[in-house]
Amino acid sequence: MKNRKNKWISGVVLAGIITLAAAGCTSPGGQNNQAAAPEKDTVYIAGMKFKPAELWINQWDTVVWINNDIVAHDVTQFPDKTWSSDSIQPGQSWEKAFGDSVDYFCSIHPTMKGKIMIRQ
Ligand SMILES: [Cu+2]
Repeated sequence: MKNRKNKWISGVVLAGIITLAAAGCTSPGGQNNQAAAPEKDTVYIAGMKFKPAELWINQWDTVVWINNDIVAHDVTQFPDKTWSSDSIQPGQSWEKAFGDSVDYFCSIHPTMKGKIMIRQ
């Protein structure tokens, strides 16, 4: 009786392994090596802070800033201001895609700082 039960269990385990192996083989060739399709990543602005202040993204992902604060803010490249959003009103959002890591700040409230970093 005990033997029979063990045999049944090993049969189930074996079937599971075969299923997993088959599933692994059905993924289309080559696709695992390609970069992930661009995604949207969100930074919330609240309480005079960018949250998260440091965000890791895949290259060319779009970052969306959503202003959940009660005052307007902006998103400006730091320190040279090479690009800037217009002022983002409460409840509004702004987005930009990034190919390189960048530091930014809010030019209205220069103590508000953030970073976008590209995953390698
Ligand atoms: Cu601000």
